[in-house]
Amino acid sequence: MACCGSNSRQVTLKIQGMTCSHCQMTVQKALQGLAGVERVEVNLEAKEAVVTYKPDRVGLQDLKEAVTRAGYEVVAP
Ligand SMILES: [Cu+2]
Repeated sequence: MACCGSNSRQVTLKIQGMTCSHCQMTVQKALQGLAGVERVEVNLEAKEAVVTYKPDRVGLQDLKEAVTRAGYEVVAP
């Protein structure tokens, strides 16, 4: 698994609606299922997901859509 290459980008998504570890897992899986996503760390307390991805393979909009499809709302960025 490639990690932290020079062409990777990291973004912190602020997510609304996560209330328990199951929500956390759902968001984690939704993001990890996208091609081009290398690493996902969902923090339930902080209500955020730190995503490392390849911007040439997947865009910020795709990340946000995946979270939305899973039933949660991205409030930032
Ligand atoms: Cu939950």
